[in-house]
Amino acid sequence: MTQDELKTLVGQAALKYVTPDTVVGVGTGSTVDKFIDALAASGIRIAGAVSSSVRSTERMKALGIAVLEASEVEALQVYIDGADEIDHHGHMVKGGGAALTREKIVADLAKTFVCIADESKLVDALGRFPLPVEVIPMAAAQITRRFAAMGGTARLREGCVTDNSCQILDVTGLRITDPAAFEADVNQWPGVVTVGVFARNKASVCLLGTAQGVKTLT
Ligand code: ABF
Repeated sequence: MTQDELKTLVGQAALKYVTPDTVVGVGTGSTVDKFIDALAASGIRIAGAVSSSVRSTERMKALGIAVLEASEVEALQVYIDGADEIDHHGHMVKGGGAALTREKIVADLAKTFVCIADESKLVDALGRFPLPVEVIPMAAAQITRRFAAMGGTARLREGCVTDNSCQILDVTGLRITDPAAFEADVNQWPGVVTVGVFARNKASVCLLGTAQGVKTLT
């Protein structure tokens, strides 16, 4: 099966975590696009969706799914999102789609975080994918120096302005052996808006698309 077919498989599989007449948290990326399309076609009636990006908002509105502001809800049953990497504990690297800040905000509202991914995203240790970090532009140079001091190479993502009018640094050369500690450390660097490690709020469930079908990792 192609990667696109695997994404379709897990996008469809995520429907079983959607409770009718509730508000659903929706992530960002091509795998989430498959979930959005499956949700729209499923006929499941939901009260609406809280979106993590302009990209997902536009797709859902075009398909007739009502989009609510995060401030309009107090909690969500479920948040469905993709990842760039996920390890065997549910820790993730996210942000390839530049939506990591709003993804963390919406994920924080949810009782259950369902990660949908094709098998290429499963890794033993995070860090092979260039780590996205959303930063305030004036702090980019100093944050780059901080990553260099730990052996990382931070590159500005050219032409990228996030939905929050910030910049993204993509950091290579890191081996993130303790994701929770790394996330807590980098998060408090001045000028860091969001680091693309999701460990404090990791995936509750991962639906992994494989040639043998969908594997449910918890
Ligand atoms: C989003 O999903 C991003 O955090 C992550 O980069 C992306 C993965 O994209 P795709 O599903 O297109 O591989 O949540």
